[in-house]
Amino acid sequence: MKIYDYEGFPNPARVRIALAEKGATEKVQFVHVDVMKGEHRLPAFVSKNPSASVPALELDDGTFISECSAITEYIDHAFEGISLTGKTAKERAVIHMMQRRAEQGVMDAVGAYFHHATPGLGALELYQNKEWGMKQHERALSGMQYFNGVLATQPFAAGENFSVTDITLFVGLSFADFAKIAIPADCTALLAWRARMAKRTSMGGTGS
Ligand SMILES: N[C@@H](CCC(=O)N[C@@H](CS)C(=O)NCC(=O)O)C(=O)O
Repeated sequence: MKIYDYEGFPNPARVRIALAEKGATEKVQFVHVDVMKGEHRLPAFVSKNPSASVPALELDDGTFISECSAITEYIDHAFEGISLTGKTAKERAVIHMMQRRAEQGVMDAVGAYFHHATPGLGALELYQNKEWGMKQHERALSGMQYFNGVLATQPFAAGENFSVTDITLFVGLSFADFAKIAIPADCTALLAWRARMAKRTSMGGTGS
């Protein structure tokens, strides 16, 4: 199977972390899509992924899957190891719900701020709406406050166990650093969780 991505970009990082958590990084082939040169907007790529974004997964039978959450769902079931999307009906539903909250409230909010209220990807930004971008900045901060409250009462973003929600939230905060949205200092539970997550080898830590 192939993963089309751009190493170092936030959404591709979500899939790379999921693969590392499953011990499956070496089992996929990475295909570099030169986003900065607009390769993801060429007909050859858009015909496979109409949202013209990375990452995307191509299975050996030619099936093309985009959206990090869908790709992670596939990875979670295709490989052995830690469960990222839950096992029981309740776990799966709660993780799905919290994953959407991390995506909408932090990851996508930071992304929209970056693309609309900062120079973003430069010449690749064809439409920008600064006012809307600033609103997303506000939304990202309230998403951080929400997860701070959650993490004050439980060890992981979706409950008692590590899950895809932790990946999305962790990358969302890294994206916030890049976009210069500071995590509020009073988000002590969120900051402590982040320091703990950063130790995971999948997230660049040493594992201890
Ligand atoms: N919701 C999508 C977001 C994908 C996305 O926005 N990827 C960015 C890279 S981090 C991209 O390809 N941007 C291209 C562009 O803005 O033209 C997902 O979960 O995969």
